Amino acid sequence: MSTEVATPPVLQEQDSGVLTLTLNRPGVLNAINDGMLDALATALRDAVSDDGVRAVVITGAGRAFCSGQDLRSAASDGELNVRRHLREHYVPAIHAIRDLEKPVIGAVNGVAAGAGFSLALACDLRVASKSASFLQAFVRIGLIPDASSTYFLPRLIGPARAAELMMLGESVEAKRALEIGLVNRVVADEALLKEARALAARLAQGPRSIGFIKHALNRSLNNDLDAQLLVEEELQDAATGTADFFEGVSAFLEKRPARFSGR
Ligand code: T3D
Repeated sequence: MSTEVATPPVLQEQDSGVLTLTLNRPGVLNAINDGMLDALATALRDAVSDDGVRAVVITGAGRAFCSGQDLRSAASDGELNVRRHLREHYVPAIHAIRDLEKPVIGAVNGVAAGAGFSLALACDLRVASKSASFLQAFVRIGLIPDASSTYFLPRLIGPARAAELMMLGESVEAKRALEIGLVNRVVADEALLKEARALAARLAQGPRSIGFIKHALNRSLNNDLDAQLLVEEELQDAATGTADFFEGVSAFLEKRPARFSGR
């Protein structure tokens, strides 16, 4: 009988309200398989009801963030039903990132290619290391961008730049990614995880309304002004009912720093 223990495709670590999820197939630059997507979605769904988690960092093990769909496993899967595959594995993972009412930071530690780029795009904020790069690799193998790239990328950097990256399939270095608004910050390679976690820890100490802000931004992507004004009404109504709003106003009046509980 084999005693071999399977390596988890996603590592989990929790500290000071921050859950770090590490994509963990470094031998193939963290290429995505179904086990990785399902583990990612499960960890994020578990975080919904875990009061100990108030922010999430997603990063990659080794020298890459994520090289996209594992092309070896895709190639060996003779009867791949790509529609079903996207719907059953990619869509739940993307939704798990977007639906979690807690901030998710992509700590992009190396190349983010194909659906790996998409995963980074689905995060709320992106911190990249100096040596990180972003590659819409899909066109290089005759595919279209998927896993939410065609949704988030034009909204983030504009349709013309998105078309260029998607159609030419050229690599974007971290410095350029910062210039075009693809990432929020670029930091030294060795400081990446520390900086991303520090940012996450700061958010983790913030009020419950950070989750509502995420929800409002999700909805603003498709709404017209009037619809979004209604969303603001609804969420502000919810925010004024939180203990953190009470604490925020009390702290202001008492001239002391607020101590938010996330409730
Ligand atoms: O099935 C569906 O649902 C369809 C969905 C598709 C979504 C997609 O993501 S399609 C796009 C898939 N990704 C790619 O096309 C990127 C493929 N990788 C690369 O182009 C390059 O590896 C990189 C530019 C990312 C990095 O290049 P480099 O030179 O730094 O590293 P490398 O030598 O190419 O890769 C190192 C190893 O990782 C190598 O294995 P080896 O030779 O040492 O045994 C390489 O084969 C492996 N690897 C890298 N990416 C993948 C991969 N193995 C499987 N799948 C990969 N995506």
